[in-house]
Amino acid sequence: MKNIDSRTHVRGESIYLDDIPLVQGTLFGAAFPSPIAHGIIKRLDLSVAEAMPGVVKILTYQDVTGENQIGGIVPDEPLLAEHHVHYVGMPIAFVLAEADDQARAAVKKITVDIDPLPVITDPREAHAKGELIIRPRTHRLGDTSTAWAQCTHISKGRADSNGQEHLYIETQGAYAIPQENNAIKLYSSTQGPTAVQRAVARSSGLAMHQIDVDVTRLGGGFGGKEDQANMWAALCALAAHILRKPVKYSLHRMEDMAMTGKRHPYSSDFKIGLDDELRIIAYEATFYQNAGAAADLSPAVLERTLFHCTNSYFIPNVTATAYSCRTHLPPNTAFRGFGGPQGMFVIEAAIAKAAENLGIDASVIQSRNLNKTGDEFAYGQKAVSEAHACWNKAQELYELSAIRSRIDSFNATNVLYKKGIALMPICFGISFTNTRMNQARALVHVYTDGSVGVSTGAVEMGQGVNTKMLQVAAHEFSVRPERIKLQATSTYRIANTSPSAASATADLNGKAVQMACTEIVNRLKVVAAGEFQVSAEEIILKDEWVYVNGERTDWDWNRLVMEAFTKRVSLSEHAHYATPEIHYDASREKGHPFAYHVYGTAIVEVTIDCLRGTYDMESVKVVHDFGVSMNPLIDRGQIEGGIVQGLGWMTMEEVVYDKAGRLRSNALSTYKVPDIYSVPKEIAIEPLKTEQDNLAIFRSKAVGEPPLMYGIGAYFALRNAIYAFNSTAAIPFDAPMTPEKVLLALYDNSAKEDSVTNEQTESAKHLAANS
Ligand code: LUZ
Ligand code: MOS
Repeated sequence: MKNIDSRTHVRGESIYLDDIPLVQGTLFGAAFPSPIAHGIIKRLDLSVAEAMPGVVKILTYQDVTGENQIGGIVPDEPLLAEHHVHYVGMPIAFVLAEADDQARAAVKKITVDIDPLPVITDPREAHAKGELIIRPRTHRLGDTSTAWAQCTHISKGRADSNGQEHLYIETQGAYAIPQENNAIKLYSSTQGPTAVQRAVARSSGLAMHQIDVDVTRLGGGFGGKEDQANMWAALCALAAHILRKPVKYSLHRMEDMAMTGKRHPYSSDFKIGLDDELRIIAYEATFYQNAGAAADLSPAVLERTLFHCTNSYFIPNVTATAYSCRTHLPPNTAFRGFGGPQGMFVIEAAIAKAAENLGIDASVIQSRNLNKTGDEFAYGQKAVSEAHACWNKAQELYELSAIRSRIDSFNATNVLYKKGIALMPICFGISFTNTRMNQARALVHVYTDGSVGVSTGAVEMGQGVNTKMLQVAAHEFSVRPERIKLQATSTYRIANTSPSAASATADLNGKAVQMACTEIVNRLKVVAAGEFQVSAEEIILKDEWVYVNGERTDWDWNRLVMEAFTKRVSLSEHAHYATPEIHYDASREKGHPFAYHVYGTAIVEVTIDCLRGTYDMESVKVVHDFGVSMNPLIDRGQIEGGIVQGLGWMTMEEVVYDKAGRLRSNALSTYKVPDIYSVPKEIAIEPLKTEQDNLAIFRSKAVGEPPLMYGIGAYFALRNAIYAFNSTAAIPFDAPMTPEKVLLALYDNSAKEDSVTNEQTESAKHLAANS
């Protein structure tokens, strides 16, 4: 089935925030951001700005009618700065004017005197100074302290990964319209309508039942609007509440880039120990997460880094500690993968380091250590593994040994171009790590003309979730898709929703839709059974007809619905789904947090230009664990997008803050994202056929985040290509691998650190040859 939004998308008719017709009298907001990363406000002068044309009001923290606080997990984030400022871009005042350009012109006329304080941008420095957002977390399995004695090869190192700008095509924004009795209708470009509703209630002082957050769709989210849509919605709602006027704020791209948080940069240390058979016996990692100036979702992101710190591998002895470090940058936030990719980058770096020390290919260590069903993760859950199945199928299907010999002969005969290859297995846990968030509701109405309206808490952001919800309802009712409409997501229709996040939206909301539809179908069957004098079990609904014991009757869907209505049987249902089986005890760091895991393996091939340091992504070839895809076209789109976004993070997107905490990569001229010329020339996606049951909707496994991590393979493929040119290059594990870094490494001639004896290398080669 095609994405139900295709038609309006290509015709430019799909409604985003900026397509909502404006109500007469609408005012436009613009935030005045702190120009300084850390300091104390001495004086704020609004007088010139207030006298500017069209300016109606300028709000500061003193105007906040509720609590001046929007921190979700930790209350450490004021809506508007009071005395301290903690990052460049932190909103200090909110200007309201009759026109958009008037509001922005007035922002430029606000002046502020700030006594500067020392600025920290580096997470290790923050950690050294005790600047932690929450207590450190440690995951443990076995005992690494004694396990090192069993290891014959031990490697240590450091790995750094940088942030990533979400770059949703639609920037952040909100539009608040006052209603009678202080209620507010709020359009928000948010993944979390309830999160917005809560933040607005808290900061305005209104009750949640007075706030209707209405979301038709977003032009992308990628995690950037899981929590950080709250700020703009709360500012608009506050202004609308105070002024009793509609208020809209839709951020310019550069405002959005400067004021919002990004993927968390991490700096990490690792130590990995292998035995003679190249089994990973022990792994230690310390993660320093650059959280930015406030907690935002950082504690949850930190947790997922630990959950995924051993990726797809079984390691019997693990000690992994993570610190969430407070720096003076915009609060970093959710981003597709949610800390998982950062953890997985470090174990892949550790394996690469071990392989380099041993003089073997990393894939030998990778394949030797893939987990199996029954293996325990450090957090206590037992794997139901597809790791070997994906890896082996990729190796055979894509003829890995033929690829390798083609690359070897290319590299042997070319001087100025070199190819590199790397394999990237993935393993990603599906469920919110915070167990209580794994619940969802759906409201289904069958109307008397036989049409169906479906409301859920799911937010459509281009991922196709509405199409999937429609498929669920069409399947359960056995009616044509055209009969069904997905309603905009509204906190008046569906309450207390989790954000559309964690790859879990289709599962959670889809199961709720399925339950609601099943309930209505059961009632309809009772009505039909009464008419045909049989039991309800003898009735089936198929292709819009009622069947009795396999025989088609003269009742079609419309007749059935109308008869039920006439008999005063409810044609509506509100269903609640909560993921079974999951639990987690954070005090012990043990439990069963995930409904299931998604696996896969990618083979990534690159070619570098050894004069320029530039490179081409030749191919990404994947075997992916879909379970049984309910919509292969949409799922393929998610995988292609995830791969390219992952490649961008690992190879070219470089977030740069200066020492004063100012974003230098603050526009698309200085922040390079993958374009049509830099995406892989070939992306091959092969589903793994699996028979195992799982908790996914229709057994169609979650597909949002896992494929992003295939992109990590590109980083290691580039390293391998560099080694083909300069076998003694010292290449720090410091992503992204930009062309500048490739060029430096190509011509690096400092000898490799951590060199190993030839004897060790020879024995390892021998082992590898026997594998
Ligand atoms: N958001 C969240 C997420 O609140 N909890 C999670 O576990 C999560 N995982 C992935 C992406 N977003
Ligand atoms: Mo997300 S990182 O699933 O909002």
